[in-house]
Amino acid sequence: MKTSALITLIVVILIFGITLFTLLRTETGKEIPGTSAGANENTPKINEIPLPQPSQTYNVEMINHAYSPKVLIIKKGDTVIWTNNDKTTTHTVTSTGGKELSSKFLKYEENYTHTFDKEGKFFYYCIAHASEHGEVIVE
Ligand SMILES: [Cu+2]
Repeated sequence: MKTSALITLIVVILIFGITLFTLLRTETGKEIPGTSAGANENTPKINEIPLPQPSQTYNVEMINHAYSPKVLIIKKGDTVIWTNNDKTTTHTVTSTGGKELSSKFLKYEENYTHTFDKEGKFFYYCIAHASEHGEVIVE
């Protein structure tokens, strides 16, 4: 009588323990160290899923008849503001072989803003100055 009660108790504890073990593994989605069966290794863990990055704004200066920085690397969705800091001349931001960028002639301290919604390399120049070139690389 005592032995069968003890065996029943052990079986109940084992079933309870296995159930708890299984539930904990399912809820956390984590592999318990030392066990090989379980979650697919290709399943991303919660802390490995990349969060969307907030959009950034970058400034390009037009100074001494040149864009600075001349080459800018940004992410899709980022915005660029070009500002003419040359007191004595106007500048433009005009796409080379495309329509992405098309500013008016910008006077001193005027600016042109553009948000890039697609990836690619965007070359541009200044209509007023043939040697003035720049590039935005959108990744
Ligand atoms: Cu210019």
